[in-house]
Amino acid sequence: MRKVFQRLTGLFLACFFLFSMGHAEMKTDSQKVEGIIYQVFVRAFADSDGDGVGDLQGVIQKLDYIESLGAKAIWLMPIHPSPSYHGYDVTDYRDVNPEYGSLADFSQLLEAAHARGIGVLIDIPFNHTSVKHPWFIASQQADSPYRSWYHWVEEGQTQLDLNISVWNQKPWKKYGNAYYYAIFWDGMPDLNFNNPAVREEVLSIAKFWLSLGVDGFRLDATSHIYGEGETQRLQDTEASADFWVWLSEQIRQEYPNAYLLGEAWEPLSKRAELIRGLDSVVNFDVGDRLLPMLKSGGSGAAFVTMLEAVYEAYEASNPDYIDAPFLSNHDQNRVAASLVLKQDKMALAARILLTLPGNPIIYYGEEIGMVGAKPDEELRTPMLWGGDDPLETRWRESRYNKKTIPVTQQLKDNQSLLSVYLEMTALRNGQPALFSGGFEKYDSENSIPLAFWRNHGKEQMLVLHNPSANSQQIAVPEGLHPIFATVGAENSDGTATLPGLGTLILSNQRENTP
Ligand SMILES: [Ca+2]
Repeated sequence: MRKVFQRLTGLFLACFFLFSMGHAEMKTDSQKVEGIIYQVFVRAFADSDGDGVGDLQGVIQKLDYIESLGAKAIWLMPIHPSPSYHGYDVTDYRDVNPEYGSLADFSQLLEAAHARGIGVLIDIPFNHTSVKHPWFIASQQADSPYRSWYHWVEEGQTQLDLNISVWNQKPWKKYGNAYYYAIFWDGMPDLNFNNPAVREEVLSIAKFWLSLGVDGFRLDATSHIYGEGETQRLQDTEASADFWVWLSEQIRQEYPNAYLLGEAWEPLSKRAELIRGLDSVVNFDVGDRLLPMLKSGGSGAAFVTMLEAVYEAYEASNPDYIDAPFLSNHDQNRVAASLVLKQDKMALAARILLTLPGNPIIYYGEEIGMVGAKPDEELRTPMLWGGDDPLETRWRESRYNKKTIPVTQQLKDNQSLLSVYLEMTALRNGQPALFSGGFEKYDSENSIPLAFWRNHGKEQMLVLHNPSANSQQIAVPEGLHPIFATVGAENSDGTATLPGLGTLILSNQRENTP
């Protein structure tokens, strides 16, 4: 299988590693985001002015922490003005939510992050606006030029089925004698991308933020640009993918390294279609398959085979794709909840995530085992800094995190989950094979462990994880030496022994740092 990330930048990175004593490379403005992405919900993260609500200055003050986690980029969940707490319903795409700060604060954050070699991605929900966006308010008048910016149909004047049901709800919402289309919620009407004015405006907004210096976007709901129920055609995903191809081509004429990370909570076939016009599509399969396996057992080999199928499908669609694996995100129960707070399993989940190819995403708080289960607000509760840190937010009281150990205390404990994350992110960033090497399944008679190669140049690195509670043995080629081992994991006479939930990483190179 081809080296997943060998691109022109590979040579530059390799040279950099040679002279950097194994330290992670710094992202520069001329590079595309590559590496660990740290996902931040600004409202919950860090509060600089004591009003209890997280803000951009708070994020700036926590950049040292984010840098210590080895992040090469932060993904800020929506920062635009919005009537909701989450911000996915935007009322002004060219400004910052005043609760979070100003455009000047944002520029300061960009500068401070870039000085650390950390890129900044902002979350932009283009599929829909808020019902309170001035465009939508104007569009409520049938003769408004903004009418065609949304999907309005007059009662009795359409062949579309306005009673169509998607996800057990009706996306066509009645307003007066007309209906508008809103797939997610009646507060978030979908924009009409058949209208060239909408496309041009979206492009203009993207360029506005890129001109300020953002490194790319996390794009919400990429599969819904032409969604089911909206057009009631069969080729919706293809049409949505065509839109992203158009947008990325337009953006890249001016900003060739803008990184586009799409969200598509969809099966592989649809994600593979959408990645045509995007660098990455968040890989829901990783958490969806990994967490149940860690909870109740399963075949690591099957998991690795699944990953190969994902990479193959992506590559056929976009040879330059970058995978974006993650364990859980702001729309899902947190990892710690899924694994019922079993720290050894949470640690293994982290080690697996951080040895996979691509740009792994860490959702804030995951690294300290924050707990959260639906409703959504409980997945987005205040980051626990502890130690009377005045930056801790109070936007909501968490129902589940009464006993979660905060950052300050976990930093003092080398057995903490945070210590596992710090160790693994440093390992990943210091090892070219883990950072940007290829990926190939390692075939073994024992199908319980996850076993795969991460090869880079002359280095052949064999990564072994045991998702079961029982010790596993696996035959390995000769000439490999351990570069990382959890307690009790070892390689002896061509047989690797992995204690329950253990990890062993072997390499054909004795010295990984020149
Ligand atoms: Ca604040």
